[in-house]
Amino acid sequence: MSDCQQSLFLKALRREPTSRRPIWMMRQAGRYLPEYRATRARAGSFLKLAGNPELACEVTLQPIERYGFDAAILFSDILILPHAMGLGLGFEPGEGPFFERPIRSPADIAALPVIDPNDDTGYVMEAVRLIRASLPRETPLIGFAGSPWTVATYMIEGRSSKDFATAKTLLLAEPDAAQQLMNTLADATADYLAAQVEAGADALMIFDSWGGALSPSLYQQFSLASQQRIVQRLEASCPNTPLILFGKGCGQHLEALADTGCAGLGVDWTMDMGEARRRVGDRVALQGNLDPAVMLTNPEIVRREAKRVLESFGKGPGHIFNLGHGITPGVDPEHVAVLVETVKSWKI
Ligand code: 1CP
Repeated sequence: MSDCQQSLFLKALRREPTSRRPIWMMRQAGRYLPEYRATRARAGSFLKLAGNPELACEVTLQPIERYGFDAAILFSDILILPHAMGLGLGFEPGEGPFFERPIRSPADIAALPVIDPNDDTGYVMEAVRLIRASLPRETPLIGFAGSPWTVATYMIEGRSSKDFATAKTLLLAEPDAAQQLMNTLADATADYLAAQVEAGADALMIFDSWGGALSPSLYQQFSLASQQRIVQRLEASCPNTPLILFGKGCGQHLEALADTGCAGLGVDWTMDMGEARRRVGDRVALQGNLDPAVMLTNPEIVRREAKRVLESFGKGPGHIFNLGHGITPGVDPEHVAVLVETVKSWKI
């Protein structure tokens, strides 16, 4: 069992006072790190890396060892769940993910199997167990999944998309089938996350990377409602494990997201942290929100912009420092060291 309830990260998520602000980074184990690229080369591909618990454990620990981040995040991907449902995940070099068997019709949605997370994604649970056993006891481990809408965009489009034309057409023209897909994914996601907790995850996060692409009404009907369904199911299955909801481009929905009953909200860089805090009050902790582009500049600008985020949140508990989205591959690892130093030395 881990012993990290008094960690800065979990205390901040409970909005308890901390000696300094905790920090971790979305995509902290990734291509900007030479040691990640070396392990990935040994694995042969991203999928082989994510499918190998020992190597997934190794890359999860790399940024913790290099920078002393205040939380680790499981090395996996939001597309592993639909992969386990039989869609056939692949990666084209330089082109990103694709599915061999995307969803084409309401019949495909009705035929999606119910998966057993310990069986069909057993290698993920094994990675969680290994990481938990290898991490310093005081460092919390975050388990994660994609939101039903964000995962559905890949299942329907078959790959990354810019306009989500096919996925939005399903929501608008086949709302019953779309609803069924959201419910199936929400239930599968809640079971998948609960299994990660059982395997040793100390906190959970849901990535709604494409929530901001929806009109407010489609957002509420499909993305928000399906995340609400997951929160409710997790309240029953893992009542003591805090959940963070991250929605990119979802600043206008912050109050509604806070009302779901989650513990924390991830905020992207397009919203001022202080304003986000004023809007949600003390209902939830906030995580974010340095623009990832800042990390490409130089140490002086990294320090200046990090301080802007710290000051914008202001005094008082409940802030977990992070980027507003994942770190990009071209970042100089030295800039990350500067960021961590700046946040760790900031007087609360
Ligand atoms: O090594 C490589 O070439 C693969 C790049 C990569 C990595 C490092 C992919 C493929 N996935 C991951 C790991 C990953 N993905 C993690 C764990 C690592 C960490 O955070 O330290 C997490 C949390 C994710 C989540 C994820 N995958 C999201 C949501 C977060 C976000 O960035 O918005 C999304 C949308 C994906 C899909 C995906 N997987 C990989 C890529 C390149 C993408 C994005 C494709 C697209 O832009 O549409």
